[in-house]
Amino acid sequence: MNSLVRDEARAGTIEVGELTLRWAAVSDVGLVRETNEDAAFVGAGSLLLADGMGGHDCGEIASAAALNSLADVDIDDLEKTRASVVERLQAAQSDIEGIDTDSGRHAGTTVTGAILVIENGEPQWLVLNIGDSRTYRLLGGVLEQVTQDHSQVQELVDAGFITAEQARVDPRRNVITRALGAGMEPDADFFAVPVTPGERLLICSDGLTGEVEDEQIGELLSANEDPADAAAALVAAALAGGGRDNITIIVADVLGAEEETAATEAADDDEAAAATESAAEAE
Ligand SMILES: [Mn+2]
Repeated sequence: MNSLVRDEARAGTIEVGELTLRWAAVSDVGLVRETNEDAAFVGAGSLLLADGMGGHDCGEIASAAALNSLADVDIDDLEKTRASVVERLQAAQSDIEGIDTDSGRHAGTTVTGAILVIENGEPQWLVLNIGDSRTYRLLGGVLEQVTQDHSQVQELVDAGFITAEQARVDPRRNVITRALGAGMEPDADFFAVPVTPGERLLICSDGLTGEVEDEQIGELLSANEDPADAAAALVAAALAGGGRDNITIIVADVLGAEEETAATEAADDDEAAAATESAAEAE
């Protein structure tokens, strides 16, 4: 389970303490790019995504280095987990700066996602972000962007020069102002968000948000109850929009008490399926 999701779709359930998370992750190369520099990682309570850059295979290596480093975060309360994330980002930074790019460009990557921690006995999401991938939360039919993009167009939006909708199609939209690697110091934003049964998290790369408006993203998330269906519908919408970039999506539901029995049964099915799969691989 502790490998990266790239050019594939996966789904499963995770039990963290008394909570059940039902998740799906998809990473698709899109219709224009030759390689997929995005990747996703789902671990015990960690839902993380990275969008690498640097040309040739450097972006792929950079996003993998970031996620493999963050896979080793020590999960504790908010403050200790954040300290561990900062330490793992510094370690990834060294790996990424060591990537040999023959283009002369620095390799780098965005990172965003959520880690489920326990703070004073209560579950909390520690959300992190560097760059222009995004973490959203859908609760009661309302889609809220938790992270803020570190991008030139976001600065123009904040200053009132362009609207968020203009930013989505602005030619400067790919210029990011913070990254892990890319010749910058890793400077992550952190957000603490209470974990609420019935909520859905969406973590995505700009290959989704560059092609699909937030309103449609919210509609597709609300219309598809199964996280795997929701993730597939979002990828399909991004491809229909042009698929100009790699598209990576994690959808994760925090199940309420009444949904847990069904999810546990589904998890048993998944385990049986996984056992069959590894048997097939062994042949
Ligand atoms: Mn991208």
